Amino acid sequence: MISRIDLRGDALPEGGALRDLLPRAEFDVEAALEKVRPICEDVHHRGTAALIEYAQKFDGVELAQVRVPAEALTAALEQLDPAVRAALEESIRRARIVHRNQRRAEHTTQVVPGGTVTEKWVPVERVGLYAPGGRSVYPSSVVMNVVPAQEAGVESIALASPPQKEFGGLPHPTILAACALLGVDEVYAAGGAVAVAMFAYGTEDCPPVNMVTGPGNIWVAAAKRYFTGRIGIDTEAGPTEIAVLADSTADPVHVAADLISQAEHDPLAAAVLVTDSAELADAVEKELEPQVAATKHVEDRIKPALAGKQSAIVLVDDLEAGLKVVDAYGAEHLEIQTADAASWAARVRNAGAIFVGPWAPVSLGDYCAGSNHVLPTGGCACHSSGLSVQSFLRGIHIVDYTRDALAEVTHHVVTLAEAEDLPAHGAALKARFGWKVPNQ
Ligand code: HSO
Ligand code: ZN
Repeated sequence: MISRIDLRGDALPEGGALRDLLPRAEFDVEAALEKVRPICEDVHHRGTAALIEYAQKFDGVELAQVRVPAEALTAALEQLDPAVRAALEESIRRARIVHRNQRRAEHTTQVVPGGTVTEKWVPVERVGLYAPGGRSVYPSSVVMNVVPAQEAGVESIALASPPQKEFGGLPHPTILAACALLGVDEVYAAGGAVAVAMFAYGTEDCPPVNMVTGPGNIWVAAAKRYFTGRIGIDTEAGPTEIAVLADSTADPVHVAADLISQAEHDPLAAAVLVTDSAELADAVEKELEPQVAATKHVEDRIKPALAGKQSAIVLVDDLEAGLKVVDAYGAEHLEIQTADAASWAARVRNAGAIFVGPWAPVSLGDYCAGSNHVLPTGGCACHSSGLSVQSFLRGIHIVDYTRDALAEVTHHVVTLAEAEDLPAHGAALKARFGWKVPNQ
């Protein structure tokens, strides 16, 4: 059901070469971009009329309006299963505790007497959050997007999710209920690239946003790439990934369950076990069979995900080599199921989030750890972080110098400006001192 990559014996290659040996899903955003471009431009030119037409074409829904009425949000919350409501409330409560702690204080540095640089943190004014529909209706992702934006102080938050035929063209009721719980009242029934274009360009109903975040399929990723530069985005979300670094102390039942848990998302989801124990590898492989047989979504997602070229059991000589492998891979989620797990976790450099020891499965982080589950995929963990308060803040430097402090450094500025053949830069300072370099 899952292939093996044996990296034992020979010395491991470094960095990029090692990364090339590791499995990864093919996710061709560039190809999708070609299809997405005309849709985005159509939304640009025709606004709401285009949104209504695409809802009919892609979602099979006749939309009377794209904006979800307030009563629909209230009704969804009223009809929400009380147990789901309680669980979402706990998820929100824990996420708030963690994200509130990420807020940044304004900070002033005195560079020289009379010369200061203050860094102030300003929230993005207006953001558009995307919550997928179809196969992935995740109210938990609404929580993971909205909470950091709110804790960052974003004043205007809009959310879009695809219209659903079975709910009369509204987004899924649990998505609406999650919005109502979080106090988000600007919600649109729009899906995929169409929703991202609505946010980026704005329409008659929806003012344009400064930033779009949230998970989505390849069309959402392609639309985010299309608008990069015009608006801010979080990372382009690809199929979900779990890597587990485990030794012989790991429980194969837990490891198999955790690999399956993320394989459940998507036939392109990746499940990678990295271990120095051939016994554990065998035991996990054996354990996958009954656990897969006992669950849901087997044929359409879990089996193709585990059997796909993006998933594997990777055998290494020891945990030092295992650490190199997981660092080269840069998983969205990394579990450490080894003796002394916390010390190994402390040494990991590349992962979207790290789950330490036997009692911190990825599913906990998906819902109720307090951590964020919108995380970099496809190796982007090597350069990017998951969604956080920081994602919605801009650090602005405020430069404040007195006359004396400027005078003291003018000769250096003039010298550097001349070295770069930009004499007008230097002149801007000299103009303040009778066209001379002071103190010379
Ligand atoms: N594991 C997914 C998030 C999710 N899981 C939502 C359940 N619902 C990507 O991090
Ligand atoms: Zn998940």
